This record gives sequence, C-alpha cells and structure tokens, in this order.
Amino acid sequence: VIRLWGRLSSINVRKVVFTAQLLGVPFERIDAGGEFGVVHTPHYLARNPNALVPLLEDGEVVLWESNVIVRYLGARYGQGGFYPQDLRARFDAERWMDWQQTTMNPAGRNGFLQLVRTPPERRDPAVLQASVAAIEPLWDMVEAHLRQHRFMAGDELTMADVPIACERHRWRGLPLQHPSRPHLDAWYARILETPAARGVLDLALS
Ligand SMILES: N[C@@H](CCC(=O)N[C@@H](CS)C(=O)NCC(=O)O)C(=O)O
Repeated sequence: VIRLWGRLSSINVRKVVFTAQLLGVPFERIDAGGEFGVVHTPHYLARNPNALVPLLEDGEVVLWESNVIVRYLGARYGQGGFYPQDLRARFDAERWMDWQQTTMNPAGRNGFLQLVRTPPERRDPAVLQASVAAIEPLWDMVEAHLRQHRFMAGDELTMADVPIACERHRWRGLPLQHPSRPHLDAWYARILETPAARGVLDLALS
C-alpha cells in the first residue's frame, strides 16, 4: 500500500492526493504536519529530514518534494499522457511544474498566509498587496498560454496541470477580487469536473 504522510490543508499534499486520484492509485493518507505534528519524530525525520509534508512511501521508494512525487506517480502508474513519453512534451510539462514551485508559489504564498493563517488584527495590508501584485501577472501569463492550449502542456491533462490547479485552488479561494480570465476559468472548470478533484480541490482553505 502506498503511504502518504501529510495534512490536506497543505497545497503540496493536495498535489499528491489529486495525482493519485487522477491515476486511480490506491493510497493510505496519514495526517502529519501543522497541528498534527509527527514530522519531528525520529521515524519521520529518518524518511524526510526536512520535517515537511508531503512524504510518500511506496515499498522501497521513499520520496519528499511534492512535484517529484507527482512525477514519480505519473512515471510509475500513469497511463496515457499524464506523464508524457515524448521528450518535448514531457519537458514542456516539466517547466510548468518547476515554474509553479519556484515562481508562482512564492508569489502567492503570503497572500494565502495573510488571509487564511493570520488573524485579522495581525495582518499587514502591504504584504498582502505585494503578493497580489506578484501573482496576478503570472495568472495573466497562464491565461495567455491557455488561450492556445486546452491544458498546461497540450490538449490533454498532464502532470503539469496538477501544481497549477492546486495553486489556482489556493489563490481562487482567497476573499479577493478575481479578475475574469476566460481561458484560465474554463481550464479550471474542466479540472474541477474531474472526479479526482473531489475531496481535494473542493476543500475550503485552512
Ligand atoms: N518544496 C516542498 C515544500 C514542502 C512544504 O513546505 N510543506 C509545508 C506544507 S505546504 C510543511 O510541511 N509545513 C510544515 C508543517 O506542515 O508542519 C514540497 O513541494 O514538497
């Protein structure tokens, strides 16, 4: 049995749950991180010295880093185009995944932390505003991309859609004005229609 450690309130855990559900891979999830603790136990640290979630155990394969886990599940269990076999298509997907992790996630993180994890009296409007200013042009970029493509890496859903969809879920759930972007909105609606999105992309932020 695949064992996934991590709380569902984490965007990075949600990527793995969404992927496993998309691929129809059975797994057992154990709450860890945040209020659940666990991540500082010797047992956990031996498997993930970062003391972060998610952590995946699949027999002898023990992995941390959410996007790497998404790639692994796709490479091992994916059928069809989720983990593209053609190198050009695969690396088209890869770049969006790294972009989410290194560019988009840092841009939107403070907006989420301010509005969801910080009590109103301790919020800093300048920090929120900086996060909005950083991420909105990136959504414009995704909108422009999706004007030409049905999904992030072509006409089929691939591993590239997972991190961007989880990012969209986290940003779209914030009580902010969300400018209409017809292609992004239509793509996200297609994502939400997949049965695999249930129990993960329909969760309220916490
Ligand atoms: N780059 C890592 C980041 C992992 C990470 O920062 N996880 C956060 C939750 S999103 C965490 O474990 N926070 C501490 C905790 O939950 O106790 C990944 O993508 O897996």
